Amino acid sequence: MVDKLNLFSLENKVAWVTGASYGLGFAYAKAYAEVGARIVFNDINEELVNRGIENYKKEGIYAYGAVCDVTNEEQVKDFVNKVKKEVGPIDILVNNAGIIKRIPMHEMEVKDWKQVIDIDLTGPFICSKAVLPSMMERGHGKIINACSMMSEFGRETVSAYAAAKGGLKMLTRNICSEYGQYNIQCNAIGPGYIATPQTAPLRERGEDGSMNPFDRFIRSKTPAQRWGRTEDLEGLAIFLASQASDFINGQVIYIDGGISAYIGQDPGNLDESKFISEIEADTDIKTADK
Ligand code: NAP
Ligand code: GCO
Repeated sequence: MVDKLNLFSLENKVAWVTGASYGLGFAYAKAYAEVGARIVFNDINEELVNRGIENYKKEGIYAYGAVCDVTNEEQVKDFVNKVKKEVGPIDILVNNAGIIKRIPMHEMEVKDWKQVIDIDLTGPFICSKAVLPSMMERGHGKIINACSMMSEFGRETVSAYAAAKGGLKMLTRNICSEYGQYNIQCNAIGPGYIATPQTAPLRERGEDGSMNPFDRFIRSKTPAQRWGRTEDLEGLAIFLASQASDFINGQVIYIDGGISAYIGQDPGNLDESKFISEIEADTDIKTADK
């Protein structure tokens, strides 16, 4: 009998996760290593890369890491060439690196807008462009983009991020349209609100110890009444990188605990005492990983 679990194996695949020293990128890479992939990552500076290498080592994973800014095409090309020589050609790319700037749009400077668009949208274009020729030549490849609730919804202060993540959804569909004929699949993970350093300010308590109103809001919008954990995303990340998803292309799969299916409840009805220990744990994530 064929072992169907082999469909999810990444044995001998080279997986490049951008911006993966910590946070969601680290969680994706760790999950890939656990199902057999060789891990390659970049980050924006030496300190983060070294910390990343240490983080992987602690998990018993050898990861090839180097400094590379996803917005710099020359650095990206050099990185991909070095990886090809030292580890092998890239089979899986996860365009994870991303930033957010929470600034009301009427106060946002053009330079801040451009930086978000550059990292969150142009970065995935540059990195995908760098790996596509070799994937086409070898007749397979997986590209996974980091979309967001903001690929579908807006909210105050995140105009550039929403524009970038909405654009990334369409880049996902276009890579699927243009390169599906080479057996390359490009899909996206659309995480809901996940407890990582990027979202830590949204959970910070008030000076009097009170719950952050945004934390209360997100819990009232999520049927499970909790933030996502990095582990919640591992299964989908493996699925989209593996043979099991070979006929899934151009899709954004939302993994949001049901936010996008639910109108939400009155935040005033939540029982705050239930959440106290969870909030403390989230605070640990913030200080330990950043
Ligand atoms: P994170 O904790 O901020 O990690 C992102 C990583 O990317 C950091 O290591 C960051 O370095 C790096 N980076 C920033 N600019 C870069 C550049 N130009 N070149 C290379 N690396 C760069 O973010 P996260 O929460 O893990 O999120 C990862 C991805 O998922 C992002 O694209 C994010 O938008 C998306 N996402 C997150 C959530 C969530 O709830 N957390 C939900 C939906 C989507 P620095 O530390 O120097 O910034
Ligand atoms: C915000 C958040 C979000 C999340 C995520 C939601 O300020 O609203 O940071 O944008 O990080 O992308 O899916």
